[in-house]
Amino acid sequence: MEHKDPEVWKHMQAELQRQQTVLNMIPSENYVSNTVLQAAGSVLTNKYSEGYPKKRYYQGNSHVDEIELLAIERAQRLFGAEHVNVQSLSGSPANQAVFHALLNPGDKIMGMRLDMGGHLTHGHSVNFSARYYQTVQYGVDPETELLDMEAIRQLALKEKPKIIVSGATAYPRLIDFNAFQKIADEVGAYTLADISHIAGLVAGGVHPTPFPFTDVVMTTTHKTLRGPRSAMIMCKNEDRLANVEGLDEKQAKKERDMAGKIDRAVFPGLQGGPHNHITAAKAVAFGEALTYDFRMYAEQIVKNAKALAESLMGNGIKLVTNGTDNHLILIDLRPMGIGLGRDAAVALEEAGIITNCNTVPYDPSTPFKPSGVRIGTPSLTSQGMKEPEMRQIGEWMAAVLKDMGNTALKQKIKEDVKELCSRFPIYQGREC
Ligand code: DSN
Repeated sequence: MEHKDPEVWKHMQAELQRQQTVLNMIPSENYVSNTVLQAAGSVLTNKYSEGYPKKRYYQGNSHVDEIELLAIERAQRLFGAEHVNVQSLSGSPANQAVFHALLNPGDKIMGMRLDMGGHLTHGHSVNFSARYYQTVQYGVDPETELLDMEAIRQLALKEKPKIIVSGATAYPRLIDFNAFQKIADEVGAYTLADISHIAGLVAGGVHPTPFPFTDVVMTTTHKTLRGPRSAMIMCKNEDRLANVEGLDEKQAKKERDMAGKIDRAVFPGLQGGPHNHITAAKAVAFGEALTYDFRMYAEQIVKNAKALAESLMGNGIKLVTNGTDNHLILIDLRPMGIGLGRDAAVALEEAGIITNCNTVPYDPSTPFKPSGVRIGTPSLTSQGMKEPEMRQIGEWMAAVLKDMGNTALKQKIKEDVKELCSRFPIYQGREC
């Protein structure tokens, strides 16, 4: 590639070098294994496979069928899921497919507010989920910054949504999926658990699982799960809310078939050919996640996040909910000034620490100039870093946040970061 397409190659090499020399603390990113990379960059990208294993619209799919079946079977074992669709291309289209499968336009979705830690597709006004459906949004308690399940229950009783979405992109505590299910049972709603951020923690047994009771569980595959950039949808075989009144036996069977509804929503409802190279990479990642080593990895992600949170708080930095139970930490910069998140993320990048600015609950500023910084430990843990490194990183971060304009300090920390990364190398002949 260096000779055939030097322009693209040059940027790819530079990106590799960037990843090798900075601390990647964006909680939704990770470093995949060389095996996952190999599958993702394979000849499987050449094949069209519309349909599902053994029921394709194109010939020549016998090997692709086996790969897709392996991915499905491994995901079923990993999560205890009844049915799995591994063809979804990414998180947002996967949530779109779930709504397409179970709702009619105009039905009501209830999900977590984006500015309190939810996701665009959980019913935010600028997203398709609010354009084609009615939405009602819940947040966190203003005092504790935690999900208040009784307040969510009262909202659900009042609003009677058709589906209740749980899951978050910026919530540092455990999510009680069981409590969401009980509320949904009370109001006759479906449940969708979007476990994109925490799938690796669920698989590793360090976060409560939404299985087997949740109707549909969606996850991206590239965050804590450490697979390729993609998604999958897991669901029960049977639709417990199916309305079969007046239907003949064949129609009633179809109406009760939740797995079939999800599959038909993905293809042909929303997508054409699946990305077979990514399906293979997912199969590899799920195989890795089934190992003892991965359980240890998931445990270490949480230990690292807790050690980092302690270090930051010990150095005078305020955190949303005063800590973390998962892979993610939300730094609250309001005590230092409103709307400082973007400046802080830029200053940290100048010190070799990659984060993203984020709203904090009840942020007095705007989403473009928010008052928080979101960080996490999945990538650092993939590199093999542990609690001592987290304590050091917490000290560096606190120093930068307290003196954002200090160029000499940021330069010095950037050099220290490079040295630390050289002791935990990635993609240099060693698996993450
Ligand atoms: N963009 C993802 C995240 O960073 O959390 C959510 O889709």
